[in-house]
Amino acid sequence: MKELDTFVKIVVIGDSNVGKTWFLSTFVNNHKLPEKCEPTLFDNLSTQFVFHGIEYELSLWDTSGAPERKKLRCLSYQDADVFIMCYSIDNRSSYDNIRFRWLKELRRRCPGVPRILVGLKSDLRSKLTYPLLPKDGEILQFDIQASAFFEFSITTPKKHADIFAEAVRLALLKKVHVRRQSCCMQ
Ligand SMILES: Nc1nc2c(ncn2[C@@H]2O[C@H](COP(=O)(O)OP(=O)(O)OP(=O)(O)O)[C@@H](O)[C@H]2O)c(=O)[nH]1
Ligand SMILES: [Mg+2]
Repeated sequence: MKELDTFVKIVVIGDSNVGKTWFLSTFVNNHKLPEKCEPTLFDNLSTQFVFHGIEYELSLWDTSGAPERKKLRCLSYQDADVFIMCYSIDNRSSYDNIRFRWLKELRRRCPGVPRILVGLKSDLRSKLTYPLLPKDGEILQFDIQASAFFEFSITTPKKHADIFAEAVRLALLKKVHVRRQSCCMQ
């Protein structure tokens, strides 16, 4: 395999405060919680990840959910292999915005790039009267044609592995597809 094939760019998007930064930073820092808790402007992390015995370099782009940061956020979409679209299970508007805000943005700017849907803060479910349920996530996954749906909480960090394995799998499929298309055009 060429070196390019072991580099995967993953961009994480979703409303402010849904837990995107904690999701990424606990993955990169071996489950350690962030020391500071500030809204993100823009951040770029990287880590190695082994999938089917091959080590991949993951370039992880953390974005701001704030509407006024759209310009900056969209700059990070360039050459994305996979998007992880996040809502929080305790925040219905963050769930609705996946459909009405984030999907619209991706369809316009990055059509054809695979998407994974993740419901964050799943540990809060037991404390809520009307939390979003896994079946709500599955419905949304179907509606937005995301390739997979997961729930995640910083209290169950082992799930990172499932989510990023799926992201790498989708990125590889996309790279093969792009390569086939460019071969056909030559
Ligand atoms: N209960 C619970 N709280 C969480 C979890 N992940 C994050 N949080 C809380 O949610 C807050 C916001 O998390 P961030 O990761 O900063 O949110 P964000 O989506 O990056 O927000 P922006 O950078 O403003 O777009 C944090 O201060 C944590 O207290 C989780 O899995 N469970
Ligand atoms: Mg953040």
